[in-house]
Amino acid sequence: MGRLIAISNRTAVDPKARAGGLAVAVWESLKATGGVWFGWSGDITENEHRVLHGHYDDGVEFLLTDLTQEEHDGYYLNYANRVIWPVFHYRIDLAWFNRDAFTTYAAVNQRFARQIAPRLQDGDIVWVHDYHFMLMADALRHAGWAGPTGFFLHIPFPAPEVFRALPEHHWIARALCAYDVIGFQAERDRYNFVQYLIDDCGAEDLGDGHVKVFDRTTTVKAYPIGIDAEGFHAAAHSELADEAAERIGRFLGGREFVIGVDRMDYSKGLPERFEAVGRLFDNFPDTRGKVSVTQITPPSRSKVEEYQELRVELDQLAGRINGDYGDLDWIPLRYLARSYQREELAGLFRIARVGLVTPLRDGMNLVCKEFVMAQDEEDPGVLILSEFAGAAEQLQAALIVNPHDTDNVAEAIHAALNMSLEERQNRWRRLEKVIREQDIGWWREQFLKDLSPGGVN
Ligand code: ADQ
Repeated sequence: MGRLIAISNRTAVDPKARAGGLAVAVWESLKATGGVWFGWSGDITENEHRVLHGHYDDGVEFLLTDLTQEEHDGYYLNYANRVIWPVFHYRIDLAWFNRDAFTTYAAVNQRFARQIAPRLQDGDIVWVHDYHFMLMADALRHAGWAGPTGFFLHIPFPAPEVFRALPEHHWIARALCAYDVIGFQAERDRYNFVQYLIDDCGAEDLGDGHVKVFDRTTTVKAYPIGIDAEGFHAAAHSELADEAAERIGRFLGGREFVIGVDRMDYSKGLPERFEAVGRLFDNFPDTRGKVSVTQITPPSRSKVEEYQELRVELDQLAGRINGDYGDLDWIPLRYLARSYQREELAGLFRIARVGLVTPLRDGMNLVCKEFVMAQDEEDPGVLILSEFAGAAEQLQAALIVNPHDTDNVAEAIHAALNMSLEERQNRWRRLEKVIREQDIGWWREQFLKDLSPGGVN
């Protein structure tokens, strides 16, 4: 059985970072195979040699490297976060196209590969995560590694027209095809990528997930990422969950509770969601004074200008809605710019009547799956889900909305608040079944089965 070698920008070297589903899934495979996790240490240094720092934990080796200021700015801040992230989320208008940033991005992929390749052994299986390392397989091949190498993209892959806006699209597509398995979150992402390969690179879709292109055959499939379904269900019944539910219960005073939980990011559709809440109170007077919406949104990448602007916009929108509708004893829209522990979120989800998950684009979106798993099966809340989240392909039993259509979202909230118990239970059972069956363990197994027919634990 081969060792699993994971490569990602950030690792779970900090035990606190191992609480999330993905980190747990990768961590468990690494432990089972005595594997290695390569990534950025999170530190910036000007040390020329940028050696790998090793840490051992429970049989897993972490090999971390610092970035120089120039690498950090070009590879991470500019190319990954200001070019790939916006373009892949269909926000070409927000992209800061910059040839130097791509040069640094490619150089960091190559530098990591040169440091990693000599440490790989025959029988190892390399699993690279996310958009920071799209060139890694190609770079590893140049550095002498010939073994199985797979890639999973956590964010959407855009339509060919949008992908072509990236000046380096051909280079990136060719480098991606050096992977043996390319995994996407959803069928629509797979379709976009394969269509681009057919149109621009003369690829042939051989069916069954195999694509012939650049003189080799690559596996290209959708592997929808799941959550630790049972673990999240248990978290919703923990002591911390009970405390959080009780605290918010005191504030609600018997009103219906609608919740949204997202990182602060323009892809999550937060201004549109706030507008929809305003439309709810505009269009449905019966909800005034009866419904409390809470949006929990920890700031992310707060140094990037677009994120600072988003923060200001959300503050203004929440202020306006509360100014228009709030009363002495009622705050219609509460907006908390901070993070909470997993158990606390699970407790809040458990008592919410409606979960609002309305990104404009999302690779998968795990919050909607967590919301479902936290529900009480006797009296479940209703999930409202954007058609543009990867999860919508699996979770058709949710109320599916177009997040741009704020009247439509307001109607869905109103329908959810008035839905019969029977319909709520019916929808919830269908959602829960998929989320339990296609959980994080299933996702890992599907991917590793294709990457390593011989098997990895
Ligand atoms: P993200 O864009 O970060 O992930 P998501 O899938 O929703 O989005 O996961 C966010 C995680 O952070 C969830 O587990 C959630 O509970 C947690 N979280 C959010 N707000 C929080 C808060 N205020 N306090 C504490 N925790 C909070 C990227 C892609 C997604 C893809 C995932 C996994 O953008 O599309 O689903 O990777 O592949």
